[in-house]
Amino acid sequence: SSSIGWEEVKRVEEVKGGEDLAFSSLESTSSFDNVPTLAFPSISTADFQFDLEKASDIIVEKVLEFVTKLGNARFVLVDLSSGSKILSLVRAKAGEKNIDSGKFLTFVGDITRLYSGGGLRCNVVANAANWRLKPGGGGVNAAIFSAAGPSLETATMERAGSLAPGKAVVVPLPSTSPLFCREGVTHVIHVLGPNMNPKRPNFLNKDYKKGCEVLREAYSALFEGFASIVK
Ligand code: AR6
Repeated sequence: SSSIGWEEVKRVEEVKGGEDLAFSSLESTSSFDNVPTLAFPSISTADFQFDLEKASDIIVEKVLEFVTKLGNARFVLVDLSSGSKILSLVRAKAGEKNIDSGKFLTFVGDITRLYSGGGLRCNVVANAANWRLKPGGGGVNAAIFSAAGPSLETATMERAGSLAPGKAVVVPLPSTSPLFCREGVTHVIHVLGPNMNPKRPNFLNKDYKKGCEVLREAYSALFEGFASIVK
C-alpha cells in the first residue's frame, strides 16, 4: 500500500496541487476524507534562513516519532513550488526511513487553499509565526493571517500575546473565518522556529547546536498541539 500512496502524491505534485486531477485522485480515496490531518510548512527554512539539510533531518525524525504516537492522523508538509528543495529532501529521507506514505505526504500548493485549490482536506494548519504573533511580515505567516481574516488575530491574542522560539500555541478558528468555511480548517497552530537571519529577533548567529535543539522543540510542540486536538 505504501507505493500506491507515494504514486498518488507524485501525481498530485505533477499538477502542482492545483487542478482537477489532484482533486479526483485524492477524492477517489474515500478513507482520506475524515482522517485528522495537519498541514505544515517547513519551519524556519525561508525567512529565518535555517539550513535545509539539517531541517529535513529534523522534520523526518519528528514525523516518524509522532506518526507512531498518533495512530489515526496524517501529516502533510506543504510548500509553494514543485521545485522546493525542502520537499525533495524530506521526500527522499522519508522514503529511506519507510515512513507510512498514507500518513505522511508532501504537497505542492498554497497552505491557505489546500481544499479549494488542491482537493486536500486538512483540518489543522500550522503557521511559521513571528514572536509577536502578528499578521504580515511576509511568508506563510502573512498568507495565513490574510486568508483567515481578522478573527484569527483576535482568537490568537485571547490565547497568547507572544511566543518564545521552540514554542507553539493552538488557536481554534472561529467558524466565520474564510479559512474555516472555505477550507475546513478548524485550528491554526502558530509555531516559532529558530532564527538564523541577522535581521530578525532572536538571531542565533550560526549556532546550529542551539538551532537544531530549538527546531526539534518547535516540531515537538507543533505535533503535541495537533495531538491535543485529535484526542
Ligand atoms: N503556502 C505554503 N507554503 C508557504 C507559503 C504558502 N502560502 N508561503 C511560504 N511558504 P517562511 P520562516 C513556505 O519564510 O522561515 C515571516 O515573516 C516557504 O517556502 O514563511 O519560519 C514571519 O512573520 C518555506 O518553505 O517562515 C516570521 O518573522 C516555509 O513556508 C518569519 O517569516 C517557511 O517560510 C518566519 O520565517
